[in-house]
Amino acid sequence: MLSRRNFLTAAVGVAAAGGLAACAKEDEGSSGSDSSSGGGKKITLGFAQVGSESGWRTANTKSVKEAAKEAGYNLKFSDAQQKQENQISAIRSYIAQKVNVIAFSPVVVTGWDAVLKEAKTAKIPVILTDRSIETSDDSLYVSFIGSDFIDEGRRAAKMLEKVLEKAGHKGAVKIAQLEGTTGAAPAIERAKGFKEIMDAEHKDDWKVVVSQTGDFTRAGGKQVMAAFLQSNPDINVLYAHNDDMALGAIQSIEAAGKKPGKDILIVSVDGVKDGFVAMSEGKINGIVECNPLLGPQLMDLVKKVNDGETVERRIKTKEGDFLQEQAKEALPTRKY
Ligand code: GYE
Repeated sequence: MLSRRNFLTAAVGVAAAGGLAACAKEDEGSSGSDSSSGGGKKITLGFAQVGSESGWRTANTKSVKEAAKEAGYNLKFSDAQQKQENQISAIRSYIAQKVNVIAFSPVVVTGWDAVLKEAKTAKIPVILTDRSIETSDDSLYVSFIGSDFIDEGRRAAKMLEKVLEKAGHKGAVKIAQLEGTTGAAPAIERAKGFKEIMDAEHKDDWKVVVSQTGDFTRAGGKQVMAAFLQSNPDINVLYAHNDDMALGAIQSIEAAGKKPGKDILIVSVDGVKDGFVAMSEGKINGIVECNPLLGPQLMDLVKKVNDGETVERRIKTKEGDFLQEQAKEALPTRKY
């Protein structure tokens, strides 16, 4: 704890000071090359994005870019195409470029200590956005802003209870689970939260009969669901860790001559527009919202960190749950 505090204070102080020099060198766009003139220097933020795997991610990227522009920061942005090694190189290059603050959405939970130690040595504070990491060294990042994925998993199970009831479902509940990217926080935790409720309250009637990753993509969801339907034609529920995989799966369900939302009840997570469209058409039964519009909150946090203020260690985003009857109503105002 103590050491984290010390690092925080030291890191943001030095980063702010170092940033003045760094900006003059890095920021081709800003006028005046004198690093000594002081005041009004742009904050340079290095953001290492996961990829562009889903509608959620597209909305998240847009939100980050727009908010950085709005805040007047110099944003260095990279897309890792869902590969950890690409994200690590992006972070290394931000360290080399002496950015003021690094933010990133870690593709998987483990394997970050080495590169984050390099950032710490360079006294560049790191903010995690959207996804968390596993580390024994708390001093490696200053704050984590994003959703509570375990809670999303629990909410998905609670939502399935309502969906089954509404459908008048009787008998065994045979669940297919489309998992997110293997090793990613939202995949691990959405499965965990769901299982927690299932084991506690539905041990006798619910069973996850197949579970595999669809890598958070539509293509992945489509392909894996087609295989599920072959191996387990009696599946009657799909729990997808995101809307895109559910949307891909819907194509395979229809191709197999079944009705999504009726023969196979579907609950997913995210709440992107296409998910809402499918829900308004009766093809998805319920969606647990996960808010991707983190940009404005992130930029506030970046400013505070850069100014040396103490920030909250964990910032959770607010979200809701939606069933079919709310889909049509909510659709026109969906922002992503
Ligand atoms: O649910 C999924 C995306 O990390 C919360 O990543 C994010 C997840 C989101 O690919 O669609």
